[in-house]
Amino acid sequence: MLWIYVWLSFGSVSAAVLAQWDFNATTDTNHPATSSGEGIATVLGGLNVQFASGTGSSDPAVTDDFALALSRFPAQGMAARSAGVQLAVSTAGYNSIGLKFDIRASATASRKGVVLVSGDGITFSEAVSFFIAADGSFTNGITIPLTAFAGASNNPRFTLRIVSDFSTGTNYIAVKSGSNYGTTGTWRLDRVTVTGEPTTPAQEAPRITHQPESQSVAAGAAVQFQVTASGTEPLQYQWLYQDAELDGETASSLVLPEVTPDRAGVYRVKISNAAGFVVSEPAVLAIDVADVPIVARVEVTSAGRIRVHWNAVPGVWYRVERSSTASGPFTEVMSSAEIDAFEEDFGPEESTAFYRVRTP
Ligand SMILES: [Ca+2]
Repeated sequence: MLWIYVWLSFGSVSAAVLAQWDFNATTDTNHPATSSGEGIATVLGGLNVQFASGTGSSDPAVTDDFALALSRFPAQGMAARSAGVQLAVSTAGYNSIGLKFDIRASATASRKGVVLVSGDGITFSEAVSFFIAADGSFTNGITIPLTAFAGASNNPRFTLRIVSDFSTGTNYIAVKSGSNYGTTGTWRLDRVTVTGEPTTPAQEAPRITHQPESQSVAAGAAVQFQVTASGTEPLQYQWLYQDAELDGETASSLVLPEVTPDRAGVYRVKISNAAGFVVSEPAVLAIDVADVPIVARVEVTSAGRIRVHWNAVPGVWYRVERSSTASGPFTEVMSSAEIDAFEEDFGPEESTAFYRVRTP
């Protein structure tokens, strides 16, 4: 039987084993090796170390189940909190650190122990005391949460000690009532485990730090919209045109080479991550067709027809007008979109003709 001053429930399905010692396959009496995870165990206080039977502990091993048996504790009245085992376990990336162990004591061993914790491996403070109330059998799964100790979490130098302590004044008291404390008393430890829960980084939803800007360009120009955002990576971008997603436009910039008038309108970008999403302010693209000078030429085709052609911008409506004099009046002879040429017969009665090409 064993009980401790502070008994808090500790148990989380997400707790991970950071380091565990089952003492079954290690023969190192100074620094028993871990059976899983990473950690350095050090026997303190010049104790005698043996690997004795772990039968009765929570270790599931059915053969070769050993436990760390410690004896030659300090003499009565000497060196409290100096003898036991020290465990240095990096808790980097973990919080909600906990300690769990099985213990068995002989009749003349100290009934009181204490768990000391340190954030630097040098200065230790008491986390919890425990009392072993009966001798000769294991008490399993002693669970001690260390969440109250700030230095336990996310600390590569976290260190703890399980050591014997005076029960009253400067006296050790034996486990078994009526027995005298003696240095031949033993503590046996098994399945000593340090656990933790992975630290979950705070998730920050996307936030736009620079909005895409409205632009007015001439038809045929290249346009680039750019957005800058912060938030937990990875950030996903999706550009929208008139609130419809643009296929494949998933970068932080949107490039439109040689814009045509039909690309004018409202552009936005939606930015998403695991924590949420944000949609940008609208960026309006205005395309000024008048900014594209019309360069028209007139020629006579091999068939004797008049051909007028020009540098048409796709999507723009053009009108072709004709007059017999340079000053007009002009008559419309063609009005059409997406055409860059006009052709007609040149009648013999017309000795001169003037053509002009215009946008509406
Ligand atoms: Ca064992």
